[in-house]
Amino acid sequence: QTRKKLVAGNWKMNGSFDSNEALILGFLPEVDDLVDVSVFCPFPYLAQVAKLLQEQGVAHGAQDVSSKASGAYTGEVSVDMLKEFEVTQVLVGHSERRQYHAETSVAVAEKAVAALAAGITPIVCVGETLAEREAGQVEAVIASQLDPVVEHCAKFVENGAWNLVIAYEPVWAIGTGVTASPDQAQEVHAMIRNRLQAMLGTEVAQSTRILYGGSVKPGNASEIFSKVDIDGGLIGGAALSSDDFSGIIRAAR
Ligand code: G2H
Repeated sequence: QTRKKLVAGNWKMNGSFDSNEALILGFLPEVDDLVDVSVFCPFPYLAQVAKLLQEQGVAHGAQDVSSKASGAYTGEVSVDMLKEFEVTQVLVGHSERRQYHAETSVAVAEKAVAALAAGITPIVCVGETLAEREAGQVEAVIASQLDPVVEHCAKFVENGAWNLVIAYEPVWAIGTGVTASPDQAQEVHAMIRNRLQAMLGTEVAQSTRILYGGSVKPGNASEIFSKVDIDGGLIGGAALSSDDFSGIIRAAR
């Protein structure tokens, strides 16, 4: 099974009309059919980004979505609203959402369900903190984050609509400049794939892309992406520079 690499840029709460345009125009020449590329911008820029990326072979999406369809949920954005901006992918359960907005793994699973039901690919983020790693709890933490997603979303395997990406982002490596070593990352990616296999079977496990996220840079991307269970990256800081993002796309070829 060969899984096409995906390089996904998570802009977090950064950007402006001017800087978004310069960034996108800066990395577009690097995009080709060999690597999938997507960007996740703040909600107010979805229209601008959709327009800039029209027919450019780059997917775009939001950094969060509501699990609810509509109603009295002040501040929330639904999957149907995202679809009006040609969104095809959405981040769910990023550690910053879990940490600062108290998102539980069940809430994350419900968002993934809403996305899949709307035909949008959820990129489900999981990862342990440093304290959890030092306490030897990596597998237990990843399982507690992954299992509710798998359980809620298993029905999409049955109807052929499983189209989900997982991003492993060790919290201690996010924006800190500390990267998990390629072997450390591979170990967790293999564990995630084994768990998918046990719960959903070989075909799903082998076809599901698992991205690594956490201080990926042009200089460390090739080695990380060379690992057998690492299918690309979710890039934060380095996705804000078109040179760095271009270098990471090149490293994924
Ligand atoms: C992890 C990652 C992108 P950074 O959050 O989601 O950010 O590459 O800045 O560590």
